[in-house]
Amino acid sequence: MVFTDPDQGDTTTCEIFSGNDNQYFDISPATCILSLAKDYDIDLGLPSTHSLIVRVVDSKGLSATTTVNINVLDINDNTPKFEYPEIVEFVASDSLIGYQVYKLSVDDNDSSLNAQLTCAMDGSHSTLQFALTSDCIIYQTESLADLPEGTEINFTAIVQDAGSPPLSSTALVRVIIQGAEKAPQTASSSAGSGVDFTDWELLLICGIAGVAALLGLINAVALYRKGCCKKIPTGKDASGLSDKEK
Ligand SMILES: [Ca+2]
Ligand SMILES: [Ca+2]
Ligand SMILES: [Ca+2]
Repeated sequence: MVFTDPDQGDTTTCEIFSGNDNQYFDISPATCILSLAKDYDIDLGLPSTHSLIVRVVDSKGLSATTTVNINVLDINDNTPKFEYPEIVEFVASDSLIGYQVYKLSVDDNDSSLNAQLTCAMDGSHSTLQFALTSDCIIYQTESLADLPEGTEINFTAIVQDAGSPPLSSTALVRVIIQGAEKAPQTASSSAGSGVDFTDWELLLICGIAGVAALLGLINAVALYRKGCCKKIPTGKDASGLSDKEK
């Protein structure tokens, strides 16, 4: 801090008058040089701005004050990281071009540009079947139909921050090709009849069968009643015996 005192040779003392509640800052009483009193890392959530009032007092108790506004800048001291150093994903051989395989999870403990991250495939260890977007999504770029089940395609993913200079780290991505996805089987096809019915068709068949059964029942009752009457001769009751036989 720079100050002047018209009294030649007067003794002066500097102090932080206010704004230093957490004692983050220190000032030299003689030279008025302001400094940090302790390690300060805004990556740990400490505030990035402070406002201090600094006062200089002379031997007669006369004083002057000034306000010091402090902006604490982040330094790029954290390397961006993938959540996992190695990622294994399985993809069906009949999956389509454009299929999103996985989104890589990344993090950086810095702030602003020092934590602004972009992903890319390592040019020295890459593949044509898959690509990696800048926001860390792996997606399919070629047909996998000709690849045998169990084929492994791997590449190295890089995540880099926008700090100056930038920091980066890598992860190994392993994609395993699986057999083609099987279409779900219906009850009729699994029974081997070779005929597939939709739900509506099944409902209709059940309805027709129900009506036929009902008609059959009505017919049976009618025949029974008709048969009863024919079998009972005149003079016999429902037991089939004549009054004489009884
Ligand atoms: Ca003075
Ligand atoms: Ca930092
Ligand atoms: Ca960083």
